Amino acid sequence: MSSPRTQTYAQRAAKNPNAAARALLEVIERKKSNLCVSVDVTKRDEFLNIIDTVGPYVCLIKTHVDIIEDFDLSVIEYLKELSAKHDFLIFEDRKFADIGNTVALQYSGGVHKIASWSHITNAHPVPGPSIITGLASVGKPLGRGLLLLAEMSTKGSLATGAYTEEAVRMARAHRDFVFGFIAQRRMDGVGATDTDDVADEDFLILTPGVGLDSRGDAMGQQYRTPKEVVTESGCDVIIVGRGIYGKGGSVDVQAVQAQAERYRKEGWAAYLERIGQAPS
Ligand code: S5P
Repeated sequence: MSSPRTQTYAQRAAKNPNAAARALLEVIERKKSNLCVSVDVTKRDEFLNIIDTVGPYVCLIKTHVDIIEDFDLSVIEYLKELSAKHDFLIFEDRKFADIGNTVALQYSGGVHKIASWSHITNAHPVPGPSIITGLASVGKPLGRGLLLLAEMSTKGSLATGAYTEEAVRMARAHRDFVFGFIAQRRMDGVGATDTDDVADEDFLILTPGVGLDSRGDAMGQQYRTPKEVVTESGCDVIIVGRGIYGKGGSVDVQAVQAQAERYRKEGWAAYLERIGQAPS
């Protein structure tokens, strides 16, 4: 059987056991977009304005709701409306990293009530498998999905080698809730032993550190192009933040639209090249 690397998103959607993964693969195929925009701005109006502007071009919107200064739950109501209007999923990039009991509380409660609206969230594997059990106790009954951070895009990241392999093993043991990774390359079969059944393994790889005009920032971020990420490294979704809306501030709707379409096109062309199809 061919590997996920050379299959279409639709083929992979048809056999993925995780509801959140299936929903994501289906929206990618429907919109011909493997672009996730990361909306890292601090004012609610700007946050919602960017999302409304890039909505038609994305499969997924990634949020850091804890950086919004004038946050209240109406932000979430608008976000959900935009998700329905433009047909995208929501990924709160919370990077949970604590004991099971604490992350369950952080995920379900507090001001943000993340589990009630975010289809996807993520966690650092550093505490071990109990972080998955804790988050699954909240997220699984709601049909949510979890990504583990197996690698990071930053210079000098410690998430390499044995740590990355262990992250993949943790995911493999919890495939009902963990459907993929934040990583820089495909993870098929990574860290597997002879007794692991990895033949049908299809972890989605969502990859930040993507930029067409810059190779990094002054704080350790490193950028690669959609072609490097999707065609060469086999990743499935490109996550782009400042490459689309610059420094933030006032939103130049036409410029943001143009950048979103540019990244969508590049990401999709890189995918078609990977699966050996000519762009139509
Ligand atoms: O390794 C990582 C993991 C993540 S989730 N590197 C990252 O940059 N991210 C997130 O992706 C980061 O928190 C930010 O929200 C986004 C990248 O933003 P950009 O403006 O550099 O594209």
